[in-house]
Amino acid sequence: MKTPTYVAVTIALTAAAALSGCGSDGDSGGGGRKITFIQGVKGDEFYISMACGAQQKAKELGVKLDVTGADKWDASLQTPVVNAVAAKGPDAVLIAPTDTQALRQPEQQLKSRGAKVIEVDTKLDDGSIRETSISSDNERGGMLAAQTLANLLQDRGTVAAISVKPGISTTDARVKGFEAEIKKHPGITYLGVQYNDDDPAKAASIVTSTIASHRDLAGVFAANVFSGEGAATGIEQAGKAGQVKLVAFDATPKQVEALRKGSIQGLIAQKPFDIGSQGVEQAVNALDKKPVPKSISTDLVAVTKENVDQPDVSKYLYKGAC
Ligand code: T6T
Repeated sequence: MKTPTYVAVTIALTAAAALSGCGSDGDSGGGGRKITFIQGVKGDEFYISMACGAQQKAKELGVKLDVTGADKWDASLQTPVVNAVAAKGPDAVLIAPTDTQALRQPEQQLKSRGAKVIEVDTKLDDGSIRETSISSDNERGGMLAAQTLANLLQDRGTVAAISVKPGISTTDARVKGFEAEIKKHPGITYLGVQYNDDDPAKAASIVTSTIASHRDLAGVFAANVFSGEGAATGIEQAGKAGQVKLVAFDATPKQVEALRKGSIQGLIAQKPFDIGSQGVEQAVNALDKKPVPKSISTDLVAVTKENVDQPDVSKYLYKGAC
């Protein structure tokens, strides 16, 4: 199956970079500024890869970068982290808000203390605080996942979706894109989405109980890392590896291992390194009062067992360290 990529997005990105004229004029513009990156959650290779991109760009631009985050995907845990960062008074902040509403006030606090706010990956509903939002085209990614799953099932069978929790801009958009596309496949019955609170063990038990209650279950869409890792475990535990097809967002070492083993059939890889790098670049542009595009959309790559070792695919697999 040919590897679909999104050329359009790359062109857009290049135009934006040219527009912003970032870092191209030889003056690093960083001048020892302090930027803090607040991840959605610590210990997630997606954000670790994003921090690597941010780190590399920070070095290039002479910026001091701190990386922090909460231990679990939870707005009530992320809020005190944001408040602690605000108290330190950084020049700019890259943040992946864990809820579209609940992080509004903490982000407003960052801005009122003079920090430029760059939203990376996820975003708030309220766009008045951020300088820009940099993320994958998640709705389109959800549609790509539905097309991939429908192909794998020759357009027949029962499928289910699994995600983190409602109120996350990225995973909600993926499920929305998946549902819009799967509706176009009349031979496929869709059971709806279930939530696992970003806990792989919960994801595994949701999938094993769905398999037990729906003997005809043929496919699962998992909207992020821990949904995917858990769903793969659940399918293996039910002894259905390879029979129940699984398409998951993201591409961590564990997800790639499951792809090689055959309990995952397709991965939708994002480009977290690019998001992190662009995040620092746009933060410095905002501090330099240079134009910053209102939003930047980064590319996606569909990964299969056949193409996972191809250089133009493997370079996007997530890392556990820089
Ligand atoms: O899928 C990514 C990220 O894009 C999403 O916002 C939350 O989950 C991940 O971090 C993966 O765990």
